[in-house]
Amino acid sequence: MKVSRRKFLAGSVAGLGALGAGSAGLRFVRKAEAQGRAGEVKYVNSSCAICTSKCVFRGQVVNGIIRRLEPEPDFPKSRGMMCARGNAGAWTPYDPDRVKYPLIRTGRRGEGKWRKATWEEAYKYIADKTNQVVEEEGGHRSCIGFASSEGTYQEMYWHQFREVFGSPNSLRHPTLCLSSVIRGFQSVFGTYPVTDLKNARYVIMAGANRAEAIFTPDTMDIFSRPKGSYKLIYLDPRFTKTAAKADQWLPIKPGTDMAFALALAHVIIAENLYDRDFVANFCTGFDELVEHVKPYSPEWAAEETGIAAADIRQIARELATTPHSVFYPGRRSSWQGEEVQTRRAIAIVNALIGAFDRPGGLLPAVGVPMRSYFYEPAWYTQTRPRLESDDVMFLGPRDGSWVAWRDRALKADPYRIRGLFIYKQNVLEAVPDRDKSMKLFDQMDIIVCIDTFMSDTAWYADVVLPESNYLERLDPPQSLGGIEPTAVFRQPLIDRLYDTKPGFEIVSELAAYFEDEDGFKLSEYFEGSPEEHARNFVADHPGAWEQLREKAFITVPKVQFGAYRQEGRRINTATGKVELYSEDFAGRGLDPLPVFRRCEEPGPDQFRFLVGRHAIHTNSMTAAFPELNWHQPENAVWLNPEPAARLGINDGDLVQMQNRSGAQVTVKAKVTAGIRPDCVYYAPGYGAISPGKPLVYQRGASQAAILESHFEPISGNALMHETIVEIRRV
Ligand SMILES: Nc1nc2c(c(=O)[nH]1)N[C@H]1C(S)=C(S)[C@@H](COP(=O)(O)OP(=O)(O)OC[C@H]3O[C@@H](n4cnc5c(=O)[nH]c(N)nc54)[C@H](O)[C@@H]3O)O[C@H]1N2
Ligand SMILES: Nc1nc2c(c(=O)[nH]1)N[C@H]1C(S)=C(S)[C@@H](COP(=O)(O)OP(=O)(O)OC[C@H]3O[C@@H](n4cnc5c(=O)[nH]c(N)nc54)[C@H](O)[C@@H]3O)O[C@H]1N2
Ligand code: SF4
Ligand SMILES: [Mo]
Repeated sequence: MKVSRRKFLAGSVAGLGALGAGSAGLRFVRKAEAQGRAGEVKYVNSSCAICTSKCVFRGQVVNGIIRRLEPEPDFPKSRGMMCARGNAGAWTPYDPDRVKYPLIRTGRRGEGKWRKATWEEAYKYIADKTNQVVEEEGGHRSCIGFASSEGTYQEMYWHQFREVFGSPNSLRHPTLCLSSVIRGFQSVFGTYPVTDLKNARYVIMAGANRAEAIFTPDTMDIFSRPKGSYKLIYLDPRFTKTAAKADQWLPIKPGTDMAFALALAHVIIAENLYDRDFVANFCTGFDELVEHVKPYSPEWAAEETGIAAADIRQIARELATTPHSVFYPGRRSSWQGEEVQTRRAIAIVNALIGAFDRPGGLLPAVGVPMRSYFYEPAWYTQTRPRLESDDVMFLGPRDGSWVAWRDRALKADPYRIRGLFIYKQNVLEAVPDRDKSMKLFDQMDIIVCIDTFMSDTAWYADVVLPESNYLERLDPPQSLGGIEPTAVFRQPLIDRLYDTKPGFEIVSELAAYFEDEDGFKLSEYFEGSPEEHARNFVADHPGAWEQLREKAFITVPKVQFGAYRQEGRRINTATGKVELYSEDFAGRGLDPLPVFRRCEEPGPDQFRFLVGRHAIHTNSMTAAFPELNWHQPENAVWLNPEPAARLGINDGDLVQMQNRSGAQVTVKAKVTAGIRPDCVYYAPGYGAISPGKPLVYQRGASQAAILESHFEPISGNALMHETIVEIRRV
């Protein structure tokens, strides 16, 4: 297909989608290359933004065009690794499906009719609508909700904007991701720890699929070790790549990991295999635990988990007697049932074996100390509490609790939400139950979405503001806690293409269109630039700014083990000790020790729907990247051969899935023994409803479309494995 450069640059997002993304991207590069100065090659270090790991790379820029991103070998977290997604990132600035300029909706929501706007027009449109609804709500700015995910290192400016605007309703990604594991481990160890997988000799991983759900340095630390130098026990209802790498794969029944952990504790205590010294000197509540775990025998747990009692007993013995063993905490813990208590049980097992502050164990995450970002707070007299403040026990004020909040917002209980401002979050795919999110969107008077691509969420917004690509931006350094603490940074490899702006510029400019209660323009609260903030962050480390410029990361000395084991040293719990029994939980009416309760089970021809990562895709972000999509153009639902035969479903058949609230998706079947007969699964990122993502538009199925709406009330974490579905061939 032939297309002129003028038409290419001027085309609408939807129109561009039909062009065939790969070829248009290539054409752009060739053209730009021809205009560049011949022979100019430079290297710029920066850090990846395609997932949460933030690996550092050396970007090769030839004639002003990014050629490739090479892994930075000195970066301690990824050490010369760049995954498929990180490599594909090199093309993202040139992707013809980028949002290239501000867009204002002209048709019905979701109809895809847009007009190209200047930034000033877009800001004014947003401000006029927002100021109007705030006035209608009696001046209460809490009627606007602010959603965001981490990753750009500019999210702090988003919080600043919300805070000076005056809304308490912030919704971040943790309650879709890891709030419950954080809360569970904090209640025992006073921290959500890092794990020293480099030195661990015996590792249990429950549903932490590190070979596909890549997280550095953990993925590097474990899988770059020679075979035989450690033993890996892996529990997952699916045969993942981590299962393939493990010494033992146990296809545990979903929602029973607590039963498994309690049975490990039972054996370790009954057989006197616990770390006496650690328990006596550093833990509280051991006597209560001894009584508590008596009924939780391996024979009992075998009934619940589907794992043989002999296996559980053997694993407990090996775990307790192999030096440097650990039960890995995991990360995404938006599963099912009582997630916080499940993670407490796993933490307790670690305490029993003394896997804390020693090689191969858990350690409080230590970051690079940096000056913080300071801004003047704004003061409002008209304030209201967050919508869901009565529904969740531990509510992070910035994190919020997406599912609980949405339920309240849908009922206008206790007050109405009229607008949603969204930064780098694909709400319509990341929050379970898309139908409910759509209902919420329908109730909104104004939806603003800041994204780099036409995500489903952007497609259903009123105004889309394009953020500059991460290879075109300077993002202030962000500290990453670990055994080798490091702070990472971003700087532009190329000039900005198109009419896009970095987050700081967007919010500080938009702020000029709003006033606080005293009549001051909100833009007066924003000072400096990301570069000035960046310099200030590292001002206490001599030479750090120069090193960031050269390497895009800085480090401080490695953590030494043993500091927390010194006499008199307290950890960050109320008692200063490792809390096997939680007085705090007891005081709140919660189980002070984890009590196993069965989750609702699927009926005879029903299945539990599971979600999980795909090695070459990030959430909903990358499935439409041409460089990655070819590998798996659409997703398919994993179904065990036994129920498949019963239901007359063959590999490749089209099937229809329906959940308990009646939501349906149609998707191809992948019949595989790599999943339990009572579960089904498909990969994230497909079945988009935005034509602005042509490679995944209506291809395969969306997870959010079939996920039911559930959350856990201690942490507010969404529960994504509570969904029960039926399947039939179409
Ligand atoms: N390639 C890639 N890597 C990523 C990401 C990505 O999108 N792509 N995202 C990053 C992010 S944001 C996160 S939070 C992490 C997530 O990393 P992980 O925490 O490892 O999470 P998932 O891959 O989402 O799910 C893990 C596994 O849990 C299994 N599972 C389901 N139910 C149960 C159960 O009841 N018990 C047990 N034991 N297992 C169960 C699922 O089958 C799935 O394989 O990955 C990070 N790394
Ligand atoms: N269905 C389902 N939902 C889930 C999960 C799941 O496994 N399945 N996992 C949960 C977990 S663990 C997490 S962490 C969350 C993640 O939830 P999200 O953070 O929403 O995940 P992403 O799909 O990575 O979407 C981020 C959005 O940011 C946009 N984006 C990318 N780069 C930039 C940038 O530089 N600037 C801006 N402004 N936008 C950018 C992308 O185009 C995309 O639309 O999802 C949670 N929800
Ligand atoms: S793991 Fe891959 S996608 Fe994630 S930051 Fe590293 S290179 Fe980028
Ligand atoms: Mo996550």
